[in-house]
Amino acid sequence: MRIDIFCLFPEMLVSPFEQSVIKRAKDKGIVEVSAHNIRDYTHDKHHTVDDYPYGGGAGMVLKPEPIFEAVEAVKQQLNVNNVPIILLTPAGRLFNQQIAQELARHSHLMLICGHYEGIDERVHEHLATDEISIGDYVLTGGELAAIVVIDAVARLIPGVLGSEMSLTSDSHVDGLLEYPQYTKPQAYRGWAVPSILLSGNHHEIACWKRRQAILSTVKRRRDLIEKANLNQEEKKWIFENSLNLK
Ligand code: 6GU
Repeated sequence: MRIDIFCLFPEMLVSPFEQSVIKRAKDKGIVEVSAHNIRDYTHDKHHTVDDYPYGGGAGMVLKPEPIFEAVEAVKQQLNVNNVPIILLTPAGRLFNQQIAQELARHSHLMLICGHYEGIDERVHEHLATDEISIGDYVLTGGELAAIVVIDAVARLIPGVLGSEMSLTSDSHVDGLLEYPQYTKPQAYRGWAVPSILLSGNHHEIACWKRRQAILSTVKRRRDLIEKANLNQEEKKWIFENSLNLK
């Protein structure tokens, strides 16, 4: 997958992709990340990227021309036409695991990061094909959001993680949180690992993990249960135990 990022502070995007899993994916040639400075696509002496809002109001607004020209230049250079162009904005659809999976299916993505108070509406209307927010809070700019989105998407691309198995048990994959995990020592400060995990009974262990994932979700994030992938038996189990699960 190739990812082009258009932003005002490309240096913010260097270090996160030079470590750990994403760095290895880049080294293997599975992921390619390229950051472009919107300011390089201005034509005036002062390299102006923003201006006062029409109609008045607080703060500055990013001008449309450098953003359109940056995206168009890179599209032309790469000779591509139908790349998703995602605007990172607190007004976008709320990012989640399902959206990450959807984005991971593409071979090329373009991300536009806003900054300051806002972006000229014509970028929303006539350039972006999608708008994503990473949560209901306001960041100073979209660069951090881009890092979050790229990290969540890249780890889903085949070959990026060592074992694809670990993806199937991730939190949020079937709408549930992950079950509790343990490693050595078997007893730590008197706290023992659940004995079922040492039993060697794979079927019983799988059932325990599933029940624990449901239990954890009911206790911590009841809001997720509605949309989770549960069978009738599991729904009945939650209903029957709902008083004990609080
Ligand atoms: Cl994508 N950008 C900004 N500036 N703030 C945000 C956001 C994005 N998502 C949540 N807050």
